[in-house]
Amino acid sequence: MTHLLDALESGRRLSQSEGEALYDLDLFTLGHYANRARRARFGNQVFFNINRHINPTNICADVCKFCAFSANRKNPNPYTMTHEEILSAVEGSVANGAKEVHIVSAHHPDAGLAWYMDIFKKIKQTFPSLHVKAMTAAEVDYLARTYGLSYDALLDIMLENGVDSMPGGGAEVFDEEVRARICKGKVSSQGWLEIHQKWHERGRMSNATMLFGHVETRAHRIDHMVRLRELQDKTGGFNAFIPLVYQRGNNYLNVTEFLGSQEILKTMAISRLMLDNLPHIKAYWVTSTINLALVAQEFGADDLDGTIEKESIQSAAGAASASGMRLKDFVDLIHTSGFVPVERDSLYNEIKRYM
Ligand code: V47
Repeated sequence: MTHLLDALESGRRLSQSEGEALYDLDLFTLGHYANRARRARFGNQVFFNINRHINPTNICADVCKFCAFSANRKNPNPYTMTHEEILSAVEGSVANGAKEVHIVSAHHPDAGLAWYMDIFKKIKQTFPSLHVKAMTAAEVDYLARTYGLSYDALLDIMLENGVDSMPGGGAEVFDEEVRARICKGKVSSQGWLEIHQKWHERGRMSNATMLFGHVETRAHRIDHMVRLRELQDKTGGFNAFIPLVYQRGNNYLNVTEFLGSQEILKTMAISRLMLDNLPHIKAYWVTSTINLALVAQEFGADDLDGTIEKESIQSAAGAASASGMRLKDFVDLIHTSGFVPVERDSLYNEIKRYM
């Protein structure tokens, strides 16, 4: 233990076994070091953005057991939005100040590649300065396989159609055995990492998620972080790491033991300490609840995601996020938690500081 504390004190890079041992530290010791690293980079700022989430379809060919959103699983309301409906939603959000649209779809077997890509093209034609964050690596893999395209070809098509950055979804847990249990048949961990590497090599940024609190072990979480850290050493293309807390409702993953807040905070703190080369740790308020996401700002996180307006994936599984958060509530809560709210753009440039 003294050896581990010395390592933390020195700030040197931590190994897989040291990462696992971090969980044995008490929450406040861990929080102290994570908070120190967070404040060294970002001081008292908490980042957020004004964004809009759009999930254009829930019709899905894939089989993720944790998913309550897919209409092929437990969601009784299948839908596919028309491009006109999507544009009208975007128009409303832009009028409300949104600078980013985050578009994540299910893996629709019949919608066609053009249906996916035209969404981005039409949004960009109508709102050229709006940042389009779209297409998880799982969607890229699915469409590449379905239409017989290489990852390179598909990523180039995304660029041509106006995708600016990629969200971090589809990563789940990289361990192959866990993946086989929770999302067999979806993009492999190697495929996920390859797609992000290729995207970064095109000079574009992306995020990385980790879905935790289901059947994985602590060692699997650390392994996930180490694999991301290795890729980040090569490319530097990840903006944010987002530990997504598994939501238990309406799905086929029969998990009976759920995480407590201590374990969630420890995982946030450990993310900051393990991912020494990844700038932002996002406590995504949708899956951790807004109050715990604010506490997580003392435990290594520096970002909350955004106002979102409408959220369909995690709310289908029980999260209280269906209609997003009001900007004023967001800013007030950050203030009363003792931090300075900083509205950022999708690449973390400062837009406005709310004093
Ligand atoms: O990968 C599905 C997750 C992700 C559940 O990049 C669930 O800024 C919890 O990509 N409980 C998609 N999570 C969402 C995503 C995302 C979200 C927020 C920010 C960013 C970003 C990206 O949703 C999937 C999956 O891991 N998910 N079901 C569930 N029951």
